Amino acid sequence: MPDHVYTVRILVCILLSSAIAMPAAAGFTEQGDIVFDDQQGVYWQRRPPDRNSDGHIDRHDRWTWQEAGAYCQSLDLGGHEDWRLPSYEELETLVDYTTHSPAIDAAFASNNGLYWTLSELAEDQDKIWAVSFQFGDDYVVHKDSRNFVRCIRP
Ligand SMILES: [Ca+2]
Repeated sequence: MPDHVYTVRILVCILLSSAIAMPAAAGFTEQGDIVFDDQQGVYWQRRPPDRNSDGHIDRHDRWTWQEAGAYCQSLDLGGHEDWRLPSYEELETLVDYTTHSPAIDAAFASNNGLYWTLSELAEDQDKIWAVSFQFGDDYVVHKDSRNFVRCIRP
């Protein structure tokens, strides 16, 4: 076999195997009130809860950290009851820096607010990491401040 044919065959093999090994693009699938992240294998609440049931999501629908954690624990959504607050690392996976206001995939219904995580600041356990979905910035906020929540499972 001529050398150049052999080289082309090897190149084709490399291209094919790299195509197979490439990770799938981030995929969020909307399933009613839930969004499935097929890369992380987790489910998210699609929209922040309308706490006062007035049909609008605004500052009246924010929670303290304790309240937000209790809300997720008691949430019964999509036939599942194992909802919880996300860790900082988990919530960060939702940030889409290619867009803003909100900086999140269009599968979600979101505002620009600050969202709670489970993650306490190592030096001060009254402070919690939160993520703003306006531009995807991180903030450290007091547990007693009021912010939005989006629960995750499992
Ligand atoms: Ca409301």
